[in-house]
Amino acid sequence: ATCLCAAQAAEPTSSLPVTPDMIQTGSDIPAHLNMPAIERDYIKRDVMIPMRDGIKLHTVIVIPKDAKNAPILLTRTPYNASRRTGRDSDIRTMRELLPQGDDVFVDGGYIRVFQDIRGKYGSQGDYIMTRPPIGPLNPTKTDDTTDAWDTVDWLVKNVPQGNGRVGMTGSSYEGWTVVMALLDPHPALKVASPESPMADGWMGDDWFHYGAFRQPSLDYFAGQMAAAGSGVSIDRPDEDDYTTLLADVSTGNFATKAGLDQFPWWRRMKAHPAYDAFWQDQALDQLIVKKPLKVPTIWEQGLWDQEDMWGAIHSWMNLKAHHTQVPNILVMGPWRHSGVNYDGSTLGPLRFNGDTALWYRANVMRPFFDHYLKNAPDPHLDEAIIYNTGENHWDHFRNWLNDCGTSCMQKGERLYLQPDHGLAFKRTLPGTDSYVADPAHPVPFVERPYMMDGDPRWKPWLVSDQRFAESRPDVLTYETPVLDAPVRVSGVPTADLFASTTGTDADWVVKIIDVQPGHTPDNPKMGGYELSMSMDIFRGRYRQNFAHPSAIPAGQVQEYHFTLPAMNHVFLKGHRIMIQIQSSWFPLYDRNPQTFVPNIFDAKAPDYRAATQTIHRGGDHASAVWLPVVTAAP
Ligand code: PG9
Repeated sequence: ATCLCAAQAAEPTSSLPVTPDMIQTGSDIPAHLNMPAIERDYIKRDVMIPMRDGIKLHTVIVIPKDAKNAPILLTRTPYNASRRTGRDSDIRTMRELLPQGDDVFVDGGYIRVFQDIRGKYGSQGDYIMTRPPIGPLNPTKTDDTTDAWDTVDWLVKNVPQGNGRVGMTGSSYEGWTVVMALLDPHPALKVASPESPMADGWMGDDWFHYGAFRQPSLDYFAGQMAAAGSGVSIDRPDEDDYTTLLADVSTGNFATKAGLDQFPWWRRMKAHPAYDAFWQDQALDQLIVKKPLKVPTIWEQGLWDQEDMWGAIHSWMNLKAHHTQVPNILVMGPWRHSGVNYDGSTLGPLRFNGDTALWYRANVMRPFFDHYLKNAPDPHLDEAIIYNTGENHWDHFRNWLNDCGTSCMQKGERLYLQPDHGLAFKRTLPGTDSYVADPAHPVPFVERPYMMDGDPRWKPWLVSDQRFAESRPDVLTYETPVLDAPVRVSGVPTADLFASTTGTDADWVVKIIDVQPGHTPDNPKMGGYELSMSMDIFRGRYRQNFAHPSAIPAGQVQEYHFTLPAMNHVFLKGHRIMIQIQSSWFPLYDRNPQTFVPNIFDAKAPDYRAATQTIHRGGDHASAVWLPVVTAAP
């Protein structure tokens, strides 16, 4: 019998000799370890910077190893300064360490600083969502303006490799922190670029668009406010948010079930569905003009920015209207939200002329910052630099929106809805088209199923093909004939709808679409593609007053007049222009019950009723989209 006793030496399996170096005894962990030091081309400092009220903010300073007399580029973030300065695990170079969009500044020898805002991640203090500036909504002595001021002051006194000058940049919430710094800037803050800054959460940035609530905000709240560090996700019973949110009836009910009523911010927001003082007194695109702008600024925004479409362009326009004395520049690239900091060669199925984002960072942003921070030559930027999404190149405007020089007068033309779903630049005889909008079957914003928390289609959704919507009976579609000459459009279009409803409240979604030719052999995916160029939603109860909603008188024609996102586009010969109109965009936007109730967040199941929507054409009620048509390229 075979003996299995432990003490007995195992018979060698191989017949080959065992040499002494093969024998394994002792510990495989060395008693003394001295690994070679990793050569890094940067020094990282983790500091706590004191604010005027004693609260300390966690700040990571990344300094090129040989830096002397270098400018500082500062970003204040709610998204974890340590993570923002640690892109990869085994990092030797500053270029690999920092976010992709910092590439040109690393190449330029900048010192890079990221700071956790008050109450988030490593910083002390209380967190308040986009904390309003000191004033009626913030009775304390600190805000993100003072925190930025105190931070810049500390940095210029405590970073010996610095040259005493600071620039600020950041996208979205980080862009909001830049705008807050601009309200009362430290004298050492010499240049700034708010990128897609959230400026007005009610009019057209993250939370609402013209009063219609953006439901992905709820996931953001759970992720942002459940903890000072990373938050939590909202659990759902279904893979499709269309199903989940429909079953929960109102947004308020969904939020209550998800536990969001514990968040003070959500309770405040829910209590202020209209554009009252709560929103107006923190609208940064309005506050930015209360004092003269002191810091040369590039406002940047994507042309297909799915999150913050409002802030940059409206801040820029308001400053322009106030004849600001320092450079006030607008850049709009063919980008999704924050796309400026990544590879800008493509978006969804679209291919651009090279990496448009890198082109901007290297040829516009960095020279502008170098000028104010390093005495480099003035790049003399034009006041607006906007990608032409029809001809695939950048356009430079000396005076955008008013006129673009004698060679490209903006004439603007009304594109009127026509009988038989036509579209033309001429007024037609009176007529109507109707559809039934049923809140029980809202129009999806992208094809189902869709999960708001993490669906990869979110980032490029604004360029998704609109053919799926065209085929629905509750979406009205109007189209020009095939264009026999290009139509050049540059500016801010306006929807001007004349509509009646059998309900007492209604939403109106208007989309301007470039219909591609049926066959596009160079990029077959684009054959017949209905590419949205500009679209938005308007909540009908606010047609007369954003602060004071009113019921829509059932059956009476009302005018709905609202601007749509800016375009710089050429509808090419062989394409068609299309307008789509619908009354829901779910689950991106909450459903309008179509019965006027004081607060839609609290609407009850019987309030949600199907209504017949009638769009009027021609005569005195000539529904149209005003297109900023220009006669020539700038
Ligand atoms: N769009 C996001 C956001 C900005 C401001 C407030 C809340 C959310 C973001 O990307 O940061």
